[in-house]
Amino acid sequence: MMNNGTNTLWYRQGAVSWNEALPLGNGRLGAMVFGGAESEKLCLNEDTLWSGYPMFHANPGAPEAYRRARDLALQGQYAEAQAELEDHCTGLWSQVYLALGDITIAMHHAAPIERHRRALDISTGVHTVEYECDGVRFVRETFVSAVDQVLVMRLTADRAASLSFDVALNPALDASVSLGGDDLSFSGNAPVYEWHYGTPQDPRGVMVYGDTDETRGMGYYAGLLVRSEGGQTMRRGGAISVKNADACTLYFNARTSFNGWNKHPVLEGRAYIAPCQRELDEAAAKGYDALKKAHIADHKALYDRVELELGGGEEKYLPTDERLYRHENGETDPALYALYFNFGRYLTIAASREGTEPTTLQGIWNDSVTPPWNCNYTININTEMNYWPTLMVNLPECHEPLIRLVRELAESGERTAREYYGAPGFVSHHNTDLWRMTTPVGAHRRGTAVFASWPMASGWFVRHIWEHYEYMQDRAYLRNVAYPIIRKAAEFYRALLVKDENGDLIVAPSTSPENNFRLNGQAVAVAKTTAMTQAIVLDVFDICKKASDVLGEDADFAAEIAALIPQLRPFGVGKEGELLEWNENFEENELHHRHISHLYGLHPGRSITLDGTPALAEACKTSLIRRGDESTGWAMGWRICQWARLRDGDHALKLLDTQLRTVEGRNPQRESGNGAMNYSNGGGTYLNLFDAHPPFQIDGNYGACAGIAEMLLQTDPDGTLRILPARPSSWRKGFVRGLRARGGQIVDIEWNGDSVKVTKR
Ligand code: FUC
Repeated sequence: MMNNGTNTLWYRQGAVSWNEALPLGNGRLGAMVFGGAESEKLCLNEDTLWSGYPMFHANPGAPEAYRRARDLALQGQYAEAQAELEDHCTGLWSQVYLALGDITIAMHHAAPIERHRRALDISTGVHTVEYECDGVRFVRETFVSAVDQVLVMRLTADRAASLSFDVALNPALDASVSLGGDDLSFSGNAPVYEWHYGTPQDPRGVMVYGDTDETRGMGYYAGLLVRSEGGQTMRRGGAISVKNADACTLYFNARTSFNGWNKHPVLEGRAYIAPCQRELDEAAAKGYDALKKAHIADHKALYDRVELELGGGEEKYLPTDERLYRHENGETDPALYALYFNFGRYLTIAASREGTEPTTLQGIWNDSVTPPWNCNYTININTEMNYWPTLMVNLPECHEPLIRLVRELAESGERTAREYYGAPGFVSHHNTDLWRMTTPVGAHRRGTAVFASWPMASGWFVRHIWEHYEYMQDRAYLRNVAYPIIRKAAEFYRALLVKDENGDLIVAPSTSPENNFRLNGQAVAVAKTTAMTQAIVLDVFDICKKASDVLGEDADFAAEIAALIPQLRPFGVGKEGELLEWNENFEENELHHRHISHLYGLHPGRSITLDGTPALAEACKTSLIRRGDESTGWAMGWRICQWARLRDGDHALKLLDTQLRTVEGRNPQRESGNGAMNYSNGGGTYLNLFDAHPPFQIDGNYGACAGIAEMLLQTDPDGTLRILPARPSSWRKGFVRGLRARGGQIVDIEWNGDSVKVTKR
């Protein structure tokens, strides 16, 4: 495909680090391609390669401790309530999403390299490396096929017998490696990460390789076939050496024994070695051209649904790193926004396909066995953000992994509701993993309540489950999948409600992820209630009523739930006109905290709107201004969506510009770029367009992609379409095609100054 400035990431040099490599994936298999000329490296992942096995972190006595904490919070003894929760109602940490290994290729080139270029065409999902050496033009194409479930790389040269290289396949974990004449493989069992209560707060734990079937982790197998045309192929050390070939195709695949969130991966694991080999053999028999054709057709069927045109000139054909540097130096490149938006859609297609696991903090790409935050599902914002654009950019198939996650949490979270709260329904806290952990983390450590003591993820997920219906209008889904989950979440929160001093219903105790307030010179997390808790409970109850109305079923229960809504404690406004974050006007421990949890009602919730509740919308605006624009990657993504809901396109764009700053400080025109980034602010973008928290966290990519969609199209709670609600003043002319609105319509919008043309399909 031709580079049109919005569909290609390209560079004149290979990646020098993982954050410059380019991502490929089919939802299950992931690869980061470095694209060097003399050497190639592909970091590999399989989305079910996690540590551990099903486990439950019990805390006997937790329901009683929770009630003690509730009573303390109701009496205003917040620090004491927090200690009670941390001591008795926190469990161990999640398991870890693991690196699989890598493929390395050393080319045998004697002469200098010329005209080197590497590119990822996101409209086809094909990565290409091209260069010349000694008058020969070399091309290396790579893609990961969802149709055939393999990664394929083809190396060619335009002079016969010119291809000579060594290729190796290296595991990231302890594995046994095997080398044939023209194939390489490794296999092993994943470790388990172990923690103990009361040990220093190290969420990475200790990596333990079990020595019995009971204690061993996930079985995995990875295989690489080397099929060269012409020349010779032989073993050399741990590698396969190809000499004087005309062309060569590599086929890679990996499979694990994963057999479901509640099945032991060894004792109850599924066959993986033979199926993996079979897929490899079938792919090799099908051959490169047929695989590529099927892959591109499959990719385009999803990718081509949406198109965004914002104009731009010749600058859009520059290499992506140069475009990023020019942009942060203040030069215009509107097509860069379209590229970044399209990249968010690409990352959805590459990382979340029907039947695969939902996207982790890093999507499916992780080269570490001790990754940041265990590369898990952090569900107090991050996983949700990953799925904000999915329906808006009309990729409902890619939403399926999230729906399945929530279905499974609704099963596993029953036990946590019962054993931690003595409550019916289900609950999940701020982390989960492949094994659908729903217990809070924290391991009895002080200070962990600010993230751990938060039984609200199940409620937040209700919004996603419901939005799938809103966008798709599929009543069978609403009846069979969504409603039972919504009802169970509502049952849980109903059981937790208590009356505050005014007789209003609240969920006490509550936290506002992940900010503390100042109390007697200390940072405290636990309050009576918080704006976010109240907004989520309101959302769940409101959705429960709406869903029951649509179905015409379960009316008695829904009426009971609806009757609670007017009794819920309303949002408050603080001294400076901000939306009150906690039940009292506490001083924030960190005024510029990255989380804006209290603004949930404005976005992603729908209870605060400019037209419906203008005073509260104004309070949200004040809160946003007080919190500030500078933040981590995902936090800027969230702010873009918030400003779009406030219909301030210029402010949304300002945040997008901030998010597009590079973070590794190599902009030749700036002294240090953003230099060494600090944890709580100063996020941005790596040269491969990955979002930088920092470190890399994919949520910011998705958050900004959703933000751009929100700038162009929103649906009011009454169903009215709002066209270009937050169009920045500099986006004077353009079009967007194929966005999906709540209600299910597909909308095309074309604009030129004040003239706007809308087509609904
Ligand atoms: C939450 C956030 C952090 C980070 C982590 C994975 O704890 O507060 O910023 O995104 O999740």
